[in-house]
Amino acid sequence: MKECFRWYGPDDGVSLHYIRQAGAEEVFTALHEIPYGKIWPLEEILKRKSLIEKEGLEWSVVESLPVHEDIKTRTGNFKEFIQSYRKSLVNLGKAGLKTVVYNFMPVLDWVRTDLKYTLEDGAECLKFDPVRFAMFETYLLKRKNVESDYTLGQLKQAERSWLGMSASDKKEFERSIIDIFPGVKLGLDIKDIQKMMSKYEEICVSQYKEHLKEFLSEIVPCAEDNGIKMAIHPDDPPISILGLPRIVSTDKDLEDVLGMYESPSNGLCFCTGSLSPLPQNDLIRMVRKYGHRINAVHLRSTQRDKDGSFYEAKHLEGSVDMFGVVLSLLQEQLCRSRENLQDWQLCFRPDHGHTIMDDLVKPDAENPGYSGIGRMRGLAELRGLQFGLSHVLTREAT
Ligand code: DNO
Repeated sequence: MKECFRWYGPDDGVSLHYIRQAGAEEVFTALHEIPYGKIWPLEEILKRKSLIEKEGLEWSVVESLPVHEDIKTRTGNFKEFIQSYRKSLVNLGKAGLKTVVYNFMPVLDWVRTDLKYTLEDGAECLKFDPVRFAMFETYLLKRKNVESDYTLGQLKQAERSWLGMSASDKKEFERSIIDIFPGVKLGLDIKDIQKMMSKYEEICVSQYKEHLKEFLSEIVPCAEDNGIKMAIHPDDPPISILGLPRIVSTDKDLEDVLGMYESPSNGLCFCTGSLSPLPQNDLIRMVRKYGHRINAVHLRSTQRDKDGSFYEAKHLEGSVDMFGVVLSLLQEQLCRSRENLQDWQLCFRPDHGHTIMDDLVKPDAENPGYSGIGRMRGLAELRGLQFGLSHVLTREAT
């Protein structure tokens, strides 16, 4: 698999130069500065591409081409936004880009309740704790019917934690949940989130799946015509949050999504970290079942706890059987190369990393989870795993 690294663009503190030193060959990136819904001009795409190539790297995967909320809810200007999405795909195709990641999570992108959870060794990582999320929903968002999604014990604990927090902690907590859209500060406040949520009032899970199906029928033919493979990112975490439908969380969801439009251009971004908090998500089985539709890979592990919380573990530890996952992905590649498929090689990036060493004393990262050293460690470990496994596989095959 090609070793890649996420890069958030020219303002990213982890520069292309550093990424090259970390040993990555390619990057996953996006034109983060372009507002959601607007067309990505060909000229801008080409400029970004040449910037990356000047550093001796390649732009392998677009992550992400965001889907505007109007498209997800099929309200407002959604028709116009779909046209723009298609035009962006045409421009990306013209620039030679072949893989585009996106997600269909309602309102928020990925969510954590602690951006600086300290581990035994002093490293910091991201954590999701349902009690803290209950606290957010109850006291900040003031969501209706929130009680039905939590146990009495969880709600009591949430109340205790809330009462023990200072006003500034509360403000910081709020920002850490609602303003961590990848590569951009949208500056949303609680009222904006409530307004965005209200558009989902009539949308249940099956209706939301219909919306995704319609979106796919509108964009996949365009992706096909332009030599692009779409890769949907799973819900992170893979559970319903904010009382809203989440439809890319389980094995059945993946099957449904892929069945909505049968085409290699309708594929998955296989993110082990997003899928792993649900114990019933058998990642190896998923790779075996959907391998031919995996268009991009994120490798990361989580450590689940009995109370439903999880934190991001080291890449080779935690609840993910990374050995088994990487082995299955390499086997998938082998099948592709035997079938003489042109794009047999998968692109993976170490997803997130712990904040360690010098990064701990740097000013707070703009992009939580994306410090340089921790991801470099993740990449190095995954490189070693892949190196060993592919040597054994090649030896077995000859
Ligand atoms: C989190 C990322 C996600 C991902 C988007 C894809 O770190 O994996 O934000 O980029 O959801 O659309």
